[in-house]
Amino acid sequence: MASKVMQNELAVTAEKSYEGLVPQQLLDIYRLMYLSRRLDDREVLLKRQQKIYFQISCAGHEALLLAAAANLRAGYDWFFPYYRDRALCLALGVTPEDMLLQSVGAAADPASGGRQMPSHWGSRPHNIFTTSSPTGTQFLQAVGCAEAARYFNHNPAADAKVSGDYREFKDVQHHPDEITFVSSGEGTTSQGEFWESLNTASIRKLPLLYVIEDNGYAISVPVRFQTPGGNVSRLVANFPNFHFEECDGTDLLESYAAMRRAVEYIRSGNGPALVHGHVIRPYSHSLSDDEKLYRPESERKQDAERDPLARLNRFLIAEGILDAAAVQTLHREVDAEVQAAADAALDAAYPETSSYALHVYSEHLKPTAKSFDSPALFEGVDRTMADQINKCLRDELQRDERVVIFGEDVADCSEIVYLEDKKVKGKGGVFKLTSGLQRTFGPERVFNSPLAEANIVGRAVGMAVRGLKPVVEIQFFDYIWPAMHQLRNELPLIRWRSNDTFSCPAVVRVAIGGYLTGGSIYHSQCGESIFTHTPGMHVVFPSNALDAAGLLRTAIRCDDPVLFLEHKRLYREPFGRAPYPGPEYMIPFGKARIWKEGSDVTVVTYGATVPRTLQAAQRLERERGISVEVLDLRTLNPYDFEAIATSVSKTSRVLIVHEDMLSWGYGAEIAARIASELFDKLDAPVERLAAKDTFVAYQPLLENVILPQADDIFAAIQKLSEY
Ligand SMILES: Cc1ncc(C[n+]2csc(CCOP(=O)(O)OP(=O)(O)O)c2C)c(N)n1
Repeated sequence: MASKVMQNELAVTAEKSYEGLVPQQLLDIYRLMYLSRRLDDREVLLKRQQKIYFQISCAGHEALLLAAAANLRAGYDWFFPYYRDRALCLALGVTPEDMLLQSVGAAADPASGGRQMPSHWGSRPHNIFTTSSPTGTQFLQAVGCAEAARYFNHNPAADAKVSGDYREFKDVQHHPDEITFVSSGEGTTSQGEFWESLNTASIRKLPLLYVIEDNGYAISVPVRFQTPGGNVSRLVANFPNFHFEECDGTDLLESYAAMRRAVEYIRSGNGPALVHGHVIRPYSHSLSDDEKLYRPESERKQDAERDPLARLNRFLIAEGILDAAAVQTLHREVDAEVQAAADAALDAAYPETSSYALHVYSEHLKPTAKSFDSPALFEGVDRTMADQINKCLRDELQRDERVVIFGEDVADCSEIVYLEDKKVKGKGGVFKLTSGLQRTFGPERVFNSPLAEANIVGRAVGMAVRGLKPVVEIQFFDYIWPAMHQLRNELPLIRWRSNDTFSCPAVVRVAIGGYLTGGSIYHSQCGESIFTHTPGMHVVFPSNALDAAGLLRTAIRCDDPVLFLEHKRLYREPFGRAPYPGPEYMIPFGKARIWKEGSDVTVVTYGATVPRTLQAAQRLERERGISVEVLDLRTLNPYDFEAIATSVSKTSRVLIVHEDMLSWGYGAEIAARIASELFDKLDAPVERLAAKDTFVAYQPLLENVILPQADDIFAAIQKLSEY
């Protein structure tokens, strides 16, 4: 797809040119620059008229962005912009009407269907990824995007559409010399994810173009209070494999030349580049901010003298490319275009109010569907949960070339020659769950990440968006928190916030839980309810080897993000071992398993409290004649309320047991729903048993009392049965 600025290789070279730009290109750029500014002005007006609800401008950044656009290819390269990048998006082909449709929150807003604020770009045809508001989350996603393109270029057969799994819904396109563009303001370079992304871009020599738009302020904080020494270029200068440029981003030609050198470096396969452009911010941070509160008039005047629009206007007139009459005509044409776009946007229909519920998850491929219910064809001897997960990963890597596995220590050995020369056996995960996978499938498909959890999840987002199936590992649930931004604000939201334009079906495997005798605070945590409280992501928590294999396969083949929680204590437990159920065995999500039928009390549980509940239930039956029905939810989002309702209707008594803390825990929601919907079936209050509201201690005596044990479950069921 052609960008709105003619590419310089198409230009007629005989003409006088400026850094390689011919007059027509300069005119195209001036038009886009003026259009971008006038759209901002129109939004400011519409906001003052209360016809839109937010405004944030591109003003002052236009020259740098149009210089980038003139060197990049729309619909070919990929773009992870931020909210100031209106001029870039216009140059790539997003229309003024598209932009204003978002401003009014129209149903026809192509970026988000009225779900996101203005300037939250997103366009599938132009390869502009759905933009979010958190500063800096785009960097690692852009890294993953660049990695995915490289992967598909190395493995072209992997891009084939295959029906029956998530691949049916991904149109994968990739180009050998494509570039991934990512941008932010200078304040955002304080975010850790920026540095995590530089790390991987540098190590992997990725084809990434960073554009740092330095307008000197992050809302009210000047750059010298934000960045040591006041200049990010000096801080990043020692990253290997990078090409660096620093330029006056209000000077179109200087910016264009800097971008051209950067893009040449990247397209030639040398690695990433970072262009740091000094720009201005004449319209305050947003319309909710008044910079007069923290910037004196003198400073603002100095900035105004560097306004890129006025500078280019003066330059074009001085060079005789435009005269006063031509400027007037051009302005009149653009103003009419903006007026027409505003009229159309103001006339556009709003979204149906019921539409809020759409696109939280895939509507095309539901992991609850019958197609994910396939029978076990058992082979061999009983295997542990750890074994089954390893075997399932191996079979899925074999079946689907798009599956890639990475995380901390998941590879057999980063130094491949040690493996090849048989000098080492290889590690394959701290729990050995990925053992032997790199050896079989190679380092492009199974590899170690840096020790940085946001790096793992952020890259997985970028890869999954491009059509890969990243199955990543977080080594301990206790250390999932650095990835929280990606897990809460990005991964599960991609489909919803882009109104089903993009999707991100990555699988995040996490070793979770206690009962370890000495696991202590930082190797025993649960916390699943934090993630079940986030729409857009399925949460799975198997209690046994067979379920782990069947549910993991469903997770990998479905088209939604999945958090797959693996209990460390269950990895090698004698409980629940089973022969391998074969390479096609799948269990649909949202189907509870009844481990034991009973008539007096229902226990709803999952994970490591399943074997403990079964132990208690068997003893109660033996010693007290109490008949307990044990329900294992298997998946926590979605969960099988129907199975709960059927069981509670039979027993009239229900206890919910989980390993995580009691208060605001997973059981609270289930209890509330039972109380609300099954009130007339109950003969006793809904009860819960869970960990104490504290952390898990190291001393085993303390751990025992903190976590729910079989004896506690025994006592709780007995008490409930006597109510
Ligand atoms: C993670 C996060 N923290 C805080 C904010 C609120 N916020 C929005 S923009 C912004 C300043 C960004 O400054 P900079 O990166 O310099 O970009 P600029 O707006 O100046 O172009 C802040 C603090 C946010 N959106 N995300």
